[in-house]
Amino acid sequence: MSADATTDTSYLNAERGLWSWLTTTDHKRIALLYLAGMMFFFTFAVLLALTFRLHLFDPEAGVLAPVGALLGLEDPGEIYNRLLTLHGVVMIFLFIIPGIPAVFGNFFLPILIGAEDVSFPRLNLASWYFYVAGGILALVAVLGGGVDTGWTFYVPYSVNTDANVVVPMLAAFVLGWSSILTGLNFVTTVHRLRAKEMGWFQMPLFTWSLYATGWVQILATPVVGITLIMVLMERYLGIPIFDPARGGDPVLYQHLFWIYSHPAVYIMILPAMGVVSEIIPTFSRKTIFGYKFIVFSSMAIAGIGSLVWAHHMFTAGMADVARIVFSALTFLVAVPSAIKVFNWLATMYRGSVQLAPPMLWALMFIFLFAIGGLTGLTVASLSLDVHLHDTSYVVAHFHYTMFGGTGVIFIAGLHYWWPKIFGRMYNARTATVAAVLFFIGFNLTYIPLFIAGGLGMPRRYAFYVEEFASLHQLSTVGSWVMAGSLLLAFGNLVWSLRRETRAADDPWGGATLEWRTATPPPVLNFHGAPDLSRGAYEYPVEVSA
Ligand code: HEM
Ligand SMILES: [Cu+2]
Repeated sequence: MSADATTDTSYLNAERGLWSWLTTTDHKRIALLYLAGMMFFFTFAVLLALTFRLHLFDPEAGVLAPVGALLGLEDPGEIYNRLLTLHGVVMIFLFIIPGIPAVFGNFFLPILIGAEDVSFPRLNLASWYFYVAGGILALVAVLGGGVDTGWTFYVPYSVNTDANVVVPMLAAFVLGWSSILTGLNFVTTVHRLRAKEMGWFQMPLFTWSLYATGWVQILATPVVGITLIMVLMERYLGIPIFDPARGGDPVLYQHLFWIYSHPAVYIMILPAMGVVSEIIPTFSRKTIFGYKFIVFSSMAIAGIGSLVWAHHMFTAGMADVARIVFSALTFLVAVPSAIKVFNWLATMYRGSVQLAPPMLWALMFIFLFAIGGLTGLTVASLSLDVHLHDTSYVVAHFHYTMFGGTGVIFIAGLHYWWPKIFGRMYNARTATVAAVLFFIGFNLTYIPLFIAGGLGMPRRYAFYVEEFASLHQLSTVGSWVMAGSLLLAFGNLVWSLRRETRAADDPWGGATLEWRTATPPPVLNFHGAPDLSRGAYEYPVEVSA
């Protein structure tokens, strides 16, 4: 199809100039706008983490004084709190929640269902502007000295602190709009723009996962938006809602916050699971095992996952019955997640598995996410959580699920789809080295935090007792290895853009629709009607040279 690729117009060269990008309504270009924004914020947040991780190298001396001078602060503990909060806010609200849907969902959802664009292209562009506005607000918060509440903005502290909480809260609020509009767009697109020949159960699994996620985005996100507005009303208009000193209820805040923020972890993980369900069959040369089980488990995770929020509040003061019910419900979510893992393993079984870079990252996901999930069961156990709550064990647990889960799959997706998006192939050996280094660095960073947490190292402490020093030092060294591996992985991708030779239309032998169009895709996604003669998971497919 693209034999004469150099003369083809693709979405990349159809129009030129910055203005054409900033006003584009092409879902593929919008995806790249998101990608650019996300890489910027991710890098920023990694640098923050490296800084306070370096500070934790030493139990008491620390390295934060020069940073404090920049922000006009003297107390290193205070600086630590602000860097930590900003790291959390940026990673959660600007990288890991929007990440996969906004970049890969935007780019591939329409292509995967044979559509020309999403249902509301201009709304799609508006979502990106909301994203940028939220990001700028988050940066303004730094210039204003930062916030010290932690990314959860818990009351009554967030009502009373001197730090400027309004800016980061507005940032989260605006980002919420971006998320809701994206979800709305995806759900509508799946319903209305699917190719006529494609029934619900012929859709690729990544599409299903975005569909399930879309509903969670639409239904849960408004709750956190309203909650943040309530905090601001209390803070600036003096309306007593949460502050117990004035008759408010701080536990109410926690309920409202987690009614969104727990489902938000499914906004993060479901799309990642969808990407895994694409990568594994491609590199096993086998159709996916248990397609419908994977579909229904996505819907089940979205449903049950919305009912378990109060497991974040086992020590916050709740009736025992409520605690037992929420603990039990939480265990239930493990079932559909385990079904997926079983299906992935069954897909690989007796397939001809190729350890190409995207597959390596996907396998790494299964391993790291399994650790995240299993340690999740430990903190879901009421009695254990009372011991582990607010220790660094929890920090390790959620880095295994979010970073080892969604973050790793974001990188896997980049390696899987990069040739299709940019039309260039990166160096596979460098990519493999980066993946292996990442695996070492990741475990070195977070395993010590599990151990320290089990021994009683509290979460969010800038200084600690001598006994924990060696564990923290291991962790800090791990963070350097990991940062180095990320630099190598992203550098390798960016470097490939300088290569002359184009990537093939279907370099991996993938069977879904994006591999049956030109590389990079034309403006309307396909030349003529999409080729729907083959099912999404009918393998093997010949690799095009
Ligand atoms: C997808 C990537 C990441 C996400 C979503 C993420 C998220 C978070 C969040 C929400 C917090 C706040 C913890 C709290 O409130 O107690 C946090 C803390 C922390 N993060 Fe990350 N992070 C990511 C990547 C990283 C990286 C790359 C590093 C190391 C280089 C890192 C190291 C840390 C450390 C050391 C803490 C502080 C723990 C404490 O002092 O209690 N994180 N992260
Ligand atoms: Cu939760």
